[in-house]
Amino acid sequence: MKITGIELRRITMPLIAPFRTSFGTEHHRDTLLVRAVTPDTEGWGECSAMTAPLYSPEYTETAIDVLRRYLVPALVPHLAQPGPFDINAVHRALRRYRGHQMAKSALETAVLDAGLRTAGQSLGSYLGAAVPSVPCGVSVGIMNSVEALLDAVDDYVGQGYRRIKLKIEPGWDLAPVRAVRERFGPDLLLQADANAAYTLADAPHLAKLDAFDLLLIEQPLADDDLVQHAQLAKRMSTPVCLDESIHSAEHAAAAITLGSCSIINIKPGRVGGYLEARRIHDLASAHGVAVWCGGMLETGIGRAANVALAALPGFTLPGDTSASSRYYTTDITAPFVLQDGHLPVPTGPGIGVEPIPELLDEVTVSTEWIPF
Ligand code: OSB
Ligand code: MG
Repeated sequence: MKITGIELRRITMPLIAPFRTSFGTEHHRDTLLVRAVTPDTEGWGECSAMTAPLYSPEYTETAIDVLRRYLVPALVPHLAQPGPFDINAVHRALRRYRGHQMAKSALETAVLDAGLRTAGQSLGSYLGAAVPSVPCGVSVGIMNSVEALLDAVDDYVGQGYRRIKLKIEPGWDLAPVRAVRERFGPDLLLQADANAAYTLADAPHLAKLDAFDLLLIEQPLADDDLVQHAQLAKRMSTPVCLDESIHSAEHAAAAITLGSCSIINIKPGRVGGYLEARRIHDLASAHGVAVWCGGMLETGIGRAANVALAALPGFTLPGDTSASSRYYTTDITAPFVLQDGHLPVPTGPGIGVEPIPELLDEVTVSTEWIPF
């Protein structure tokens, strides 16, 4: 496959409501889209890096810089001339550079989308999707009061979401979790996400969450605390799930061996793309470790690809793959609409969705064309 160039397109989209986590409050989603252009088609990838390095070391400007300076040029020898398309060669060319998983993921996905469109195959079928639609959960931010939280959860449950995830931090943990469990009863699938806000010294406090029958607690400790997570897991009955700690299949293997987690949140951006995400899924399945698909407040571009991944057989828990309306008044693709608590896996070639040009232009802040 011949690529004529790569476009980096920065967009900014207002969120329906501010999203507060233990690391900060987002009012807008500042996102980088990558477009891979061939003589016949184009492919899209969404970079999950955020504006500031609060969730992970990457941020939008580092993604733009490393793509322009290193990652896009690394693909020129493979894709400047027509020839058979080999996504694994693309993956290896990017792997040479350390870190920058989110930037790599966006570029690899754009090229993979273009390649699959050329071949007429959907991403779901390429990855091995086993179901036509996936059950969806929703991630609920930290609120100003427990009453406001209960109203928000009530609304999401009414919309049909199959699982609720509450963001927690010191000072906003036992009380909101207890209130939601009491109000919605034992059948609600409920979990909590601390985004690395605690230390092992908080183990006795975190163990009090065991009373609320949570599906899991996500990333209670720092991202490099694999050993401490293993110790914490022995001191609470709630299953420990890792998000920020897992950057590759090698990290996942280490975490499983150490007993740092019994569940993994797979975000393709965080691990460097959908090929690596599938490796982690395969590894986890072989070890009886459940996985689910995380989210980074994606637009329809990133959501389409995540929903395809979430349809793999090892994704046994509902993901943070919420409907477009959870995030944005107007998405840049045809909106993803919840149907009976599920989102459909796109069946068209590639990721199966495209940005709507007028809507994309409205939210575009800047574009840069890198010719091959
Ligand atoms: O920790 O899973 C997280 C959003 C941004 C950064 C980190 C996280 C999240 C979410 C939202 O929880 C998931 C989503 O609905 O996209
Ligand atoms: Mg998380």
